[in-house]
Amino acid sequence: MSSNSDFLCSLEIPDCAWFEFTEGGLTSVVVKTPLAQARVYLHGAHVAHYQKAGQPPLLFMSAATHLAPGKAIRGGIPLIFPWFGGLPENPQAPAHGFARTTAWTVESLKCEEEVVTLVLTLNESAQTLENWPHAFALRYTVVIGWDLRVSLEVGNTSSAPFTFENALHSYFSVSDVRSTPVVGLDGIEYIDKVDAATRKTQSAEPLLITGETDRVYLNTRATCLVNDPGLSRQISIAKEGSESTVVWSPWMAKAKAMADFGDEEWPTMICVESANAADNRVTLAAGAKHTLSAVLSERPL
Ligand code: TA6
Repeated sequence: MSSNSDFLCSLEIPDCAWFEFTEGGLTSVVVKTPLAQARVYLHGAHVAHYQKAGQPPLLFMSAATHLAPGKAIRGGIPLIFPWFGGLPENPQAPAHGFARTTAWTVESLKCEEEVVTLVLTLNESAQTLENWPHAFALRYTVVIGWDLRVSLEVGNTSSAPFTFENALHSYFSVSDVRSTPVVGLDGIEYIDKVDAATRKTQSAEPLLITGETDRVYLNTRATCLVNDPGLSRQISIAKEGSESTVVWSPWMAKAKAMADFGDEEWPTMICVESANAADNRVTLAAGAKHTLSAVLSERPL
């Protein structure tokens, strides 16, 4: 085992949290406690699975996802930084930035009163500087208990301000996206990415998905709820440090067009993402920090 693997193994907590190493694949932290189960890949600091005891999985993961270095994972909570969507100045740059396809470093792994806290870090490198010429320090904290709490701290370690976008691109598992309205966005302005980025305003009604949906809601700090009668549960996405909420359903055609997504998987997921995107991009002074966090939880409906 490499010294890194030795270090990781030294962090393991028997019967609570340990590391799985797959040859040529990815290293992940596996958590199993009386409260919940979870899996977090070091690749992209990617929370791939979270399941509260006695409940179905909270997060969706495509059966067709890639699980390989350098490849985005389709499901769970992709970490988006430092740009959302494409990079205007470089169309060849990876969609949604480099954080989700880069290996992160484990800083700590702890278990207190059956709640597991994992901290991962990422700093600039020759690869990141290619497309984004800034020094930064990311610190991602994942807390696995009766709910799932994630927090992304962005530190500007350069000598000048920089501007970034970020998102917790959460894929939620639902019974049928056609009957799981999203509550909390009424009256909010949004960019409709399936209608030439036209700016519109959400009606007073909950958002019910009736086709491909790709909306960036702006200037909203509201908690969103996904009501899922099929699974008799309400999912809550409570956020801090986020001014945008993105809602995405690929629907049929986009599902068929994605190689890492099953053609028939689209009804079983919805993305409700806590973000800072478009008008809400963040400009951070040299030496300053910004934190984007979310508490993802569920209760009976
Ligand atoms: O968050 C919605 C979105 O920006 C959509 O436009 C769609 O591209 C989705 O993200 C998935 O992006 P990805 O790069 O993971 O395929």
